[in-house]
Amino acid sequence: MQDSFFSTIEPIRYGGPDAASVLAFRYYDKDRIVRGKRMEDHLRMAVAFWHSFAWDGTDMFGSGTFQRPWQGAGDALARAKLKAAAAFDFFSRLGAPFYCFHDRDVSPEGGSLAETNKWLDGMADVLAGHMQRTGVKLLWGTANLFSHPRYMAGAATNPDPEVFAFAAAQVKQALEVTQRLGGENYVLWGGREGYETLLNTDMKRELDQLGRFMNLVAEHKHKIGFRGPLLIEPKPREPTKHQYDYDAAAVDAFLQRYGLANGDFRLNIEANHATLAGHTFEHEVTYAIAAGLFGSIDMNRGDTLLGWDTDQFPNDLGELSLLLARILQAGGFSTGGFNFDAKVRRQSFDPEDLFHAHVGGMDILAHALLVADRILADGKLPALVDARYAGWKQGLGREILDRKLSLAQIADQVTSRNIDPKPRSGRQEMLENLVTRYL
Ligand code: XLS
Ligand code: NI
Ligand code: NI
Repeated sequence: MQDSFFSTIEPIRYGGPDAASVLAFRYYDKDRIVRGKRMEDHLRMAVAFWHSFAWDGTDMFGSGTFQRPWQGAGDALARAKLKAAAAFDFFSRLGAPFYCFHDRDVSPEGGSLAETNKWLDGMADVLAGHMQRTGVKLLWGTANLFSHPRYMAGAATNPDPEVFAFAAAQVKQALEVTQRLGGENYVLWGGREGYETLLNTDMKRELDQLGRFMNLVAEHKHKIGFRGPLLIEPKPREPTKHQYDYDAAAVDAFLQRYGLANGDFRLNIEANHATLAGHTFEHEVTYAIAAGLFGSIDMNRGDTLLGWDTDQFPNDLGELSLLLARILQAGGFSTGGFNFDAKVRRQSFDPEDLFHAHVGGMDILAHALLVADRILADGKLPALVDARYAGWKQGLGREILDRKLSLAQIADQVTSRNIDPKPRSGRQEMLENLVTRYL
């Protein structure tokens, strides 16, 4: 019965750029070698359990619109099992190598934490069975510390230490389940770790609490020998007015302040969160790489006219090609990947729409990978950037960076050598023209 949810959809295949079917990959050819590596291994794409299998299309103004047959009858655990079967049927028909989940997406909340944990343990066995049968792997797991009313004033940053304790217990269990399922990373997104008004908020105390929480999670990671990194996912706001993990730079500073900048933590950058923070997606990824914190990506996009996290599937080839070029230049993903933290629109209510969304998302990333390969193979763009900074590689520039000169000695050189720098064009328009030639 569960296999029938998607029985009208044949497994998605690569059909080439001129494929007739609307449900075929035009660019994603998983075994194709690009720069010495299979496409599948470059992109490491994952389906997000929550948007595609747990959410029913409810928004602030209206109730659920989606046809999600697996959310039908039976008790909560029976429904969780049906949902898992449907999800894995979808993953394998789509050909996605990974998935991601929150504890509460895959297993319901029980009457006590002990019961909740027992159910999650049981559901982890169910997931393990599906993973073994289909070969689909876990990119990351996480705990939902934002939906239940107990977390309305935050989890780690809650004024009540008992809520902190409850969140700690939940993360302990979610991290252990992620490890058991071979998850390659563990994500921490602090949806309610922020404030709604400063009138009732002790910011210093809340930041210290969050620092303590992250230290505890890192200790437990070492204690159980979880090998993957912990990924903090920055977001500036929504649902809170202000979120402490505002953007990549804020998290970088937080990690340093609380003694966490030791390799345990990296970043999970989300496209729509970057734009909410007033940055471009490319900016956030570039910062993460520069800070040595690049971990994984939540792939989606916002809408220029709607000011919230609309989580739409990606479709901008130009933006993604430059992004892929940056990621390739930095050596690519290690444990991370592209997780489609994206949802179909409320009007895209039937299960087939889930395929259109993911096929398009996977294909645009594959297409962008090919363009990125052309950008790097041609080499003009990186060469121009390199040439722009050439002065820092020898002579004066080198000596400044190598700490050979004091401020006074630098000033002396300017007068004694009669230094008089001449402006050089930034060539922005030329570079923009160059980029369009690769598309
Ligand atoms: C919400 C976040 C969330 C995290 C996982 O905006 O993107 O989905 O990725 O908790
Ligand atoms: Ni996300
Ligand atoms: Ni988001």
